[in-house]
Amino acid sequence: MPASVLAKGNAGRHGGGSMSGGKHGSALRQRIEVVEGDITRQTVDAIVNAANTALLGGGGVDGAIHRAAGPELLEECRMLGGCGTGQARITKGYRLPAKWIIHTVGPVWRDGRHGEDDLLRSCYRSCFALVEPHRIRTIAFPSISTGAYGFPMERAARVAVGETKTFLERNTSVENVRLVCFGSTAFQIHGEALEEVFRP
Ligand code: AR6
Repeated sequence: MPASVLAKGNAGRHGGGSMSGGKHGSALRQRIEVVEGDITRQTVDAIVNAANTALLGGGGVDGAIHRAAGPELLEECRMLGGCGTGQARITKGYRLPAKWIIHTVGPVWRDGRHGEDDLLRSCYRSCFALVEPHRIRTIAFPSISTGAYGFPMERAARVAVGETKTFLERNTSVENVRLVCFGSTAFQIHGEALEEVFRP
């Protein structure tokens, strides 16, 4: 795995990375980054929150984002009136380094036969749909649904990388999509998914 694509640390490193294959594919891959760190510390235009349908905060990454952004975030979220599974809503980032927070609601894992993959794909697509209208050029995602909602991480990581690749194939304005992994196991799993999706 090229070290420049898989970076450890809160900030992550940009660019670099080489891959065999076409020039276009190589450039595209350099816009996807897997880092290990805390999403609340990412200096990007937007971070994504793995929220619930109420959008009123919770545990896991949702709790961490609300704590770091401050109480104004909850005030804005109260006005949104919730969010359906697979959809996304955007708020300001308040005290975060990120200007925007995109809140999405991942599926609760049951057995994989209840539309979980499609709903997770829909989360990534709904988030990406908000990128262009808000002129977002750098965006960081947590591993949606893989904590309290129990989605198997290997499978979720393939969805995350696959949807990111599909989006970047048609978008030219986004410079960096950062998949932020909480811990070394998550980092390794996402690195492997990146290799697999881009394998020539
Ligand atoms: N930075 C990056 N990733 C994190 C962080 C962090 N600070 N903290 C946790 N993770 P979860 P879900 C990882 O449970 O499964 C909430 O209560 C974590 O290790 O946060 O979508 C909501 O309100 C895991 O891999 O979200 C909902 O009720 C991933 O983020 C529910 O949990 C997602 O774990 C949503 O469950």
